[in-house]
Amino acid sequence: MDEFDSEYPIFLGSEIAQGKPEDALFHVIPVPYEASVSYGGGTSLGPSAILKASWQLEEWDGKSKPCEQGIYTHPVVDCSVSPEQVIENIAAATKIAGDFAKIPVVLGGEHTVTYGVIKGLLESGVVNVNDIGIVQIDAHADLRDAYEGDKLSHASVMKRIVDLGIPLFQLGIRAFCEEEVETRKAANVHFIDADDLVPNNINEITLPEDFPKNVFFTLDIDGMDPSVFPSTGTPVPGGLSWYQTLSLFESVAKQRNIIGFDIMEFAPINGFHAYDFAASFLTYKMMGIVERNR
Ligand SMILES: [Mn+2]
Repeated sequence: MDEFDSEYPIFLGSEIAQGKPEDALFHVIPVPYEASVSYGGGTSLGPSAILKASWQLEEWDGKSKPCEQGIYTHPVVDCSVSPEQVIENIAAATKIAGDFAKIPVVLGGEHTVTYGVIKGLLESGVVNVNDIGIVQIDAHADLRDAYEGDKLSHASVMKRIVDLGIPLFQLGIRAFCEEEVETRKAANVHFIDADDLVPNNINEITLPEDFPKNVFFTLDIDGMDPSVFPSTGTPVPGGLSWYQTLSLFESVAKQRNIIGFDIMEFAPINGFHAYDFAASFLTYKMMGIVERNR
């Protein structure tokens, strides 16, 4: 068991021992990457805060004990190198989970990280571009071809992914530009935006019949309402509630094979540990949903 005073203690290390990568269903991968952040900073501190707060979790998530499936916490991914090399490092870490047919649970870090994760899953051979789809909860579409000239910006991550030919379903978007609307049309992106999803209290979605059977779920914490998570760099009002988020995730898990998920853009606020715990609890609740719907 890791020492709690480590910056990156193992997930739920207060209750369980470090899993073996080949046995543990969940591979928690901390990625404190923060390079292209455009407004408030601090997301590089997210993974450490989530891991530390996980020591306050109960094994029982309310319905089962997801930790009994085993949790392996990967060593922190080195983000002190060039953006291109960071993507490679993330891909290498995620590939280990894919190679063992385990579930990567990636803790960001800015949303760019998701591109490396998808790259790693594709390199592992657990999926190919024809049988993976992405479901995204986010306030922003992240479909700009580049942001301030940067193709590896957090605001361009979903464009990088649809450019690979991967189908995308977006939920909760409420801050985007005309270029992104055009990209949605051109790439046949599915969506239910926040102004429909939230006032109409939509808690379940039905994926299109031709949507791939394997789904990677990416959760940008700013997709949720700032009343739940003000702890993010680019908060936007009108987001999803706690229960709506979990319910939408579960509706996807019931219909498709979840091959991994991530929680991105969490930026802890010094002194407000409630948000650290919430992000950690959310991570563990999502593990439970994956476990119970396999
Ligand atoms: Mn995003």
